[in-house]
Order: sequence, then C-alpha cells, then structure tokens
Amino acid sequence: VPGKFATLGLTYDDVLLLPGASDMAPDQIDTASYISRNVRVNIPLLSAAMDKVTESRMAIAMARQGGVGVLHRNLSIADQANQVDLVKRSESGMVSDPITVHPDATLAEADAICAKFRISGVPVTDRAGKLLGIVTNRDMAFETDRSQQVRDVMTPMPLVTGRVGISGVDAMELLRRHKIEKLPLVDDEGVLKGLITVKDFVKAEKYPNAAKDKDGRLLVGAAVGVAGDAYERAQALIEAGVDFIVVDTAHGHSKLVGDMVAKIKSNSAVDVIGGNIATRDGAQALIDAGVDGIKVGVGPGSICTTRVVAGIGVPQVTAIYEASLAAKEAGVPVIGDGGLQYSGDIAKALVAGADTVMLGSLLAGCEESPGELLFINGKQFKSYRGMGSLGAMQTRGEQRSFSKDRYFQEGVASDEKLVPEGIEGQVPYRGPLAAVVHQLVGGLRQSMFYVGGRTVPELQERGRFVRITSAGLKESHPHDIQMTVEAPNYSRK
Ligand code: RVP
Repeated sequence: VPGKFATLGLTYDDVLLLPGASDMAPDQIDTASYISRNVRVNIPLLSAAMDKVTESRMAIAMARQGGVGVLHRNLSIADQANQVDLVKRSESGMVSDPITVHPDATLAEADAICAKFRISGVPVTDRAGKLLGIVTNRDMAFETDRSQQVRDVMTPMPLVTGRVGISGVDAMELLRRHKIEKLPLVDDEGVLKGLITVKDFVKAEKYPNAAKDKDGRLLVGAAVGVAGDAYERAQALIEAGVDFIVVDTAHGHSKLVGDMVAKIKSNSAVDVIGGNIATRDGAQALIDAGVDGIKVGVGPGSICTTRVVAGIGVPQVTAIYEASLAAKEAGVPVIGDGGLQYSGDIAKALVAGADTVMLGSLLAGCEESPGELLFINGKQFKSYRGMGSLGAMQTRGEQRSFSKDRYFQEGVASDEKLVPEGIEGQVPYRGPLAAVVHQLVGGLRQSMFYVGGRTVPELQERGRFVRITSAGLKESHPHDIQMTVEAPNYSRK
C-alpha cells in the first residue's frame, strides 16, 4: 500500500453477508474444513490455547464435536505433554499402546492409574510386555486391602484375546459373545500389542462427527512459544502424539517465529501453524518460513488490550481478508483467531477468507473449560483471562509463567516490570460444550443456507459482504423491545 495509510479496517460488526440464491436442503450442508495443510476437521472451530479455555477435557470435548482444541502452554513441558497423552488415549478404535500395570503393583497404584486415565481396567504385563492378565474395577471393587498386589486379584490368562489387525466387526463380535468389555490384542509370543474396548464403540456411536487421526484417535493440537525451551517443548509434544503444533505469539511477523517454525518442521512431519499476524506481508513471511497454517488476529480478542496498550492491530475481517490473499495463493489454510461474539461471526470470518476460527470467550464459560464455577449474586460464571494479563504472566508461588514469551517478555526481570496486554475477568457459565457448539454450528449452517454455499469452500467463494453503519448495527440487534427471555444463542452485551 503506498503512503502512510493502509486500507480501511473492517471488523465483524461492520459487515453483514448478502443473502444469495440457494437451491439446497439444509441437510446437504457440509461444514468440514482444514485447519492446516494436513489436518482436517468436521466443524471449523478451534478452542483457544489459553489457560482458562483449553486443557485435555476441553480438547476431548471439542474433538468429539468435530473440531479441535489447542492445548495452552502456561504449564510445564511434562504437564502439557501429559495432556496430549490424555486426549490421544481418550477414545479410539484401538489403543495401540495401552496403559498397563505390573503384577507387583498394589491395588492403590492400579486405582490411581484408572482414575488418571478415566478407564475401568488395565491389562497386566511383565517387563517384556507379555500379557499375564487383566485387572478391572470388578476385580478390585470388593477388596478392602489396597496394599494387595495386582497379581492376587487380577483375572489371569487365559483371557479372550484378539490378534493384532482384527477388524472392528470381529472385535465387537468377540466382546459380545463373551460378554466382556475389553479385548487385549496379542502377537504370536503373547506380547500385548493393543486393546479394544466396548466403551470406544459406544463413544464412536455417540460422537459420529468426531475429528480423528488415521488411527481413530481424537485430534489435538498444542501451543509453543519461541523463547527458552520452546523447541524442547515442541519435541515432547510431538513425541506424545500431538497432531499439530502452533507457534503462538502476539507478533508472528517476527524472525524468531519464522525460525522456530522452520526448526520444528526440519525435524518432524507434524503440521506447524504460525501466528499471529494481521497483514498480507505477515502471512507471506510465515509462508516463506514453511508454515502449514496461518493464525490471524492482532488485538481482536475479548480480553486483549494490545490495540490500546501498543496502538497496534487490524480490525479482524480486514486482517483475515488481507492474510488470505497470500495464503490462498500458497494453498495454506487460515485460522481467524479472536473477536467472535456471535455464531454469525463464524460465517463472516470464513467469507473473509478464513478456513476455520479460534474461540476464547465463547467457550470459556463451558463446563469443560478449566476452572471452578463462580457464584456471584445468584448467577453462575467462570473466570477468563488473557494470556498477556498480569495474572497469566506473573509467577505463581514457585511456578514461573510459561506464557510471557507470547508477548516477548520472557526476559523481564520481575513481575512488577511486566507490561500486560490483556485483562482478567469472568464470563457467564454456559453448560456443556456440546450444547454451545450445537448453537454455533447451527448458526453457521443457517449462514451457509442463506448464502447458498453447501461446503466451506463454496461459502467462501459465493459469500459477499455489505458494509453497514452504526444505525445498521443497531437494527441488526433486537431493538425497541425489552428482552425478557435470553435465547440460547443471544444475549445482549
Ligand atoms: P476471544 O475469542 O475474543 O476471547 O479471543 C481469544 C484470542 O485472544 C486467543 O485465541 C488469542 O489469540 C488472543 N489472546 C489471548 N490472550 C490475549 C491477551 O492477553 N491479549 N489475547
């Protein structure tokens, strides 16, 4: 852009989508999209990498709904890698590397394992991995002495087992015929190679739209930074089975981010997403560094103060549009991150050029987000805060913050010297994620119907905006009435 002033910046509230000719039935709509070159989701939603939004519980719930969670990084490397592990083991066609217990372990230890992974029983193996038996809740329920060894309570071999590579149908038939819940899979030497459980079949039926990897495990992503041990963190996450890494900073158009993307990519096959940027040049720099996905958003976040503290940013619809000009040419998907307030903003982001969107405040109030329910004046809330807020960046007891480097403040000597770019607050409690996602995706499907786009690419291609004024925005919201009942998908700010 010549001169000092770039184009006029527009955001969600500045535009509406034009209704277009539509010849489809609503049930023909397909909301699948790509979050990066090789990671496909069934609904175009990601939960934000924030410590009040995405830990393993939210990530599991998101993937079951067909989207994906990005695990935040404001915790130790071991803890974050453990969260990846919890998601990858939560539901699957077959667990290829099942949790096991040694026969010398105590019942108390076996209990702890079951509780940690929310499972009802564990195969018992010797040091060489040979299957010796299985110990389940049923074996342990009536034992009062928790110091007893597993070997004395387990159901020993011979058990009903399957061969590695058994089909789902055959496995289900074995489970049914023998009225058992777990089918260990063994090789010729009797070494445990996998586990199939009834629960997984039930869940697969309950969540038909779940976003899964090629082995049938739920998809999950995780965030890393650029400072200190960020590269070691990425390696640990990859080892734990993460599907993609997000090099997540407040300024993705910086050499440090490009270098980190290139370094991770040079050593692994997982997709690497870079961000955040808000211009075409920023997107191009990430493409040149080799990213598989681009995250767009500087300052739109509901908890973000970057635009006032630093005076930096681009209104989100324009930011997405500009970034997508570079991204489309390179075949790299775009994530529109932050600033969405209503379901209608999802389609606006997609028409502007995003392939998926990332949500913070819209999901922070869910049952599955980290943190306790707060009761204030008889109403229920959950806390929510920016990763650049003082609370997220300062030291907690002995525990240093791992999110400071998102704002390039890793080297700041003491907490008093931090310059926050976010605030802390609370959002209304919204109940289980499934109901929230139902409304968000329901809104998106309506948008697709109105625009006349059966698929996300069709929506992107056909969608056109009309710019509106503040009078138009006022007209868009309910007006000239006192709202007496809140709708599940609408509340006045
Ligand atoms: P929102 O959905 O509007 O709540 O925005 C969430 C996004 O805001 C995050 O995905 C992240 O990009 C950004 N964020 C997180 N922390 C902060 C901050 O402290 N400024 N901003």
